[in-house]
Amino acid sequence: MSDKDVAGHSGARSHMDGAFEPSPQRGPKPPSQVQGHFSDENPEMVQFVDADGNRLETNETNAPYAQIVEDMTSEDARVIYRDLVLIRRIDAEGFALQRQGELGLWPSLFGQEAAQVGAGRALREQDYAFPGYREHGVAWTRGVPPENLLGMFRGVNHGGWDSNANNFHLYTIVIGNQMLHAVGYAMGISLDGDVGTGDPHRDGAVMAFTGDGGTSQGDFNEALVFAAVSQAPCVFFIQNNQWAISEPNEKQFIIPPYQRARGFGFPGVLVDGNDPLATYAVAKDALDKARAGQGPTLIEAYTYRMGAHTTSDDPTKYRSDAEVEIWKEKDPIQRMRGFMTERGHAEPEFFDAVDAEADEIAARVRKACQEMPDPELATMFDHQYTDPHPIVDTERGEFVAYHAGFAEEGGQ
Ligand SMILES: Cc1ncc(C[n+]2csc(CCOP(=O)(O)OP(=O)(O)O)c2C)c(N)n1
Ligand SMILES: [Mg+2]
Repeated sequence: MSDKDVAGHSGARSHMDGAFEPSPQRGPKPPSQVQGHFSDENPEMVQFVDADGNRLETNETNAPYAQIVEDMTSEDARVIYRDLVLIRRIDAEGFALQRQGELGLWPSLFGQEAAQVGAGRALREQDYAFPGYREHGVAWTRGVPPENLLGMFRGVNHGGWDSNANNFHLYTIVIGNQMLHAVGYAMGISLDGDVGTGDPHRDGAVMAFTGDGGTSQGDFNEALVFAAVSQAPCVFFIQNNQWAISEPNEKQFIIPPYQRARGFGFPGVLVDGNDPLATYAVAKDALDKARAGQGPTLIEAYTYRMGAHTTSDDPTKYRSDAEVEIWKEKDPIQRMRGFMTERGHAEPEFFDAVDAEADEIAARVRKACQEMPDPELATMFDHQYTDPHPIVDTERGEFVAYHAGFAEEGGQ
């Protein structure tokens, strides 16, 4: 496949330019490539609204996606705004519940709402999402009840939901592992003939989510090779929140993820991950191409993790408050609200009603979480295999007998 083929296949030629040019300096950090990336001034980044919600001019970079944004209705904008506000509120409850001892852990999505909601709303019902552990916003758009997420982090279930109920796979804590699952599933869709038929209810695609840190994993790179050679209908959605726990981007890669896609043989697109219109448009474009049989795309959503890595982390040990302050100005909810107000997509009453709904949902999920009963401990042996397994049966028996011994001693 020539460079030309790859660029033509993307339909978004401008993002590929220069990706194969040799680094001007050999060494650990070619400044010309890295510096442009670690800034939202990068001209290769797709954006539609600025930090105040003003619609940006159409330019060479966003032009391939402009029609998708123009086609969005007031109702589409309201759906996205409501998602952003409600999932931020649910996320805040998750954090508070962990601090109150109701959850074992909570990985916050704070700051990444636009990346997740834009990607999630671009998925069709028959598409399948493979998340990491922070994709609460994608889960929400797929219809996974937030109570199920809380149950998982409370440790009262082993996964939290039926993947096939919403085509939303279980959370994967092993970094990058879900990339392989996603590509395998996408190859399956192709083998079933559910790609490129032209039937909008039949053609399917997969979206695989990981973070900037995930791009260093072997599983991630293996998955991209497989996706490329099989032209799998898979969109890799990288949320570059600039940190892998305490590791900043500059310790993770020299060539940013969106430029690396080209080396695997398919297009990569950089999008402003705090701009919900841009994330939606870029994700929709890539998914449409995947469903049509045009193969994979990698999307790098440039965003920022506003909170700690998880509730077990203290980011003040490794990053400055000044950096966090800069990103507060790029808040996705303010940006969407500004855009909607300017365009007349909603009146103040709409925004008030969403805030009231957020209060109701927060109270609902908090109560549900506090009232979740502890499961029978032996249920951890269920669902290990589809059919009964003698080793698991033996282990279950030993476990039950062991605990029964405490009861005999007067314990629990
Ligand atoms: C295979 C593997 N190695 C290490 C870890 C420990 N670990 C948990 S989260 C994380 C960082 C992931 O960073 P990133 O992919 O950027 O995702 P983010 O947490 O920023 O959303 C690491 C190294 C793990 N869970 N799995
Ligand atoms: Mg990260």
